[in-house]
Amino acid sequence: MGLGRWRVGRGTNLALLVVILLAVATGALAFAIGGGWAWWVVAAHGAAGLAIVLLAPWKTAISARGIRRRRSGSVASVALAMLVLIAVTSGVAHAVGWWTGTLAMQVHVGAALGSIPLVAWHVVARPVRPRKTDLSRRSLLRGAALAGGSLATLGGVEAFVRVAGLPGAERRFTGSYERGSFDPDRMPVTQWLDDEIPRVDAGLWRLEVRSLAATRTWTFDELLGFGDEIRGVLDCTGGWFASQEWSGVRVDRLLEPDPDARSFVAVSVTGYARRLPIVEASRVLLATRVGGLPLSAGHGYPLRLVAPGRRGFWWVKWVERIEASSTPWWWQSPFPLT
Ligand SMILES: Nc1nc2c(c(=O)[nH]1)N[C@H]1C(S)=C(S)[C@@H](COP(=O)(O)O)O[C@H]1N2
Ligand SMILES: [Mo]
Repeated sequence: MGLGRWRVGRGTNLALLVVILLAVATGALAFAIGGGWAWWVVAAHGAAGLAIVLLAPWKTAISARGIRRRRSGSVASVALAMLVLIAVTSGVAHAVGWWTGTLAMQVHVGAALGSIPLVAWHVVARPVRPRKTDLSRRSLLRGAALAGGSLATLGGVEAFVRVAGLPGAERRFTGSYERGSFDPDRMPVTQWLDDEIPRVDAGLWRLEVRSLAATRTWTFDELLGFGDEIRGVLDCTGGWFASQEWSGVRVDRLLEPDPDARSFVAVSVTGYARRLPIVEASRVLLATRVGGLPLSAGHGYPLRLVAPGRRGFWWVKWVERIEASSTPWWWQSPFPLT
């Protein structure tokens, strides 16, 4: 009897570790990519989160035994359980639409990030050594049952959201909710972390464009002379999106072509910066206007990047420099650090 229980315990713990790592990885990936594969990644993220819920009853039984034995580290274990609980409930609440808004996503991501060091500690302090039987037919079947059960639960939740007419039915494939489309004043003003809205005097401001061979500067009035237009969806990882008519100048009109250029970086007056592949210079806009009017200070006045298909954190605001370089675009932190 003891042996049977022990095996179930091993299986549950290993499965839980796998699905937690999967949830974190798919969550990060969903933030990193904006289009294309994002739908699949977001679905996998939902299934991984629900797998945690499905494993919870077994894990609760295991934990109850552990708590009775009063081992050291119980406080950290309870903290880990709380963080996972917060991450999962806030994730589900956001997905169905009971709790939307940037704070919900901050709590969700904050709890998930906070759990990572505790997961690492837990793996070290309560090691489960891999055994041959972990790859037995029985455990593979159990893993397949968990995967199938999670996808079925995901389908069930999505069906419930639609039948019950919950706000979650309206969300985009990234999981974001519509806020202020074609009405920039209603669109939220968001910063990635700790940037503050600068007051820029467009008369003194200049855009510096550094091509590989030459540098030139542009005044605001000169840039207003361009009329490139893009309808683009700004999709913030804070969980909202908005479609707007942006106008300004495509980056490839300002950068001198050079076969050695592999990327360009857009730098804000605040120091915030993102590097994009040079091939996107023809798709990315430096916008001076949204909805036909100049940008507000919060939305990036006088000039901001518009990068359709990329999540909001790529849409650098208050741009003062564009610089081509031979550095590959991925040579940067995957997410901004400021
Ligand atoms: N300079 C700078 N640009 C930035 C950010 C920032 O913190 N600093 N945040 C980004 C993020 S996370 C988003 S979602 C969009 C939000 O644009 P909005 O405030 O115009 O809605 O700006 C992006 N551009
Ligand atoms: Mo964002």
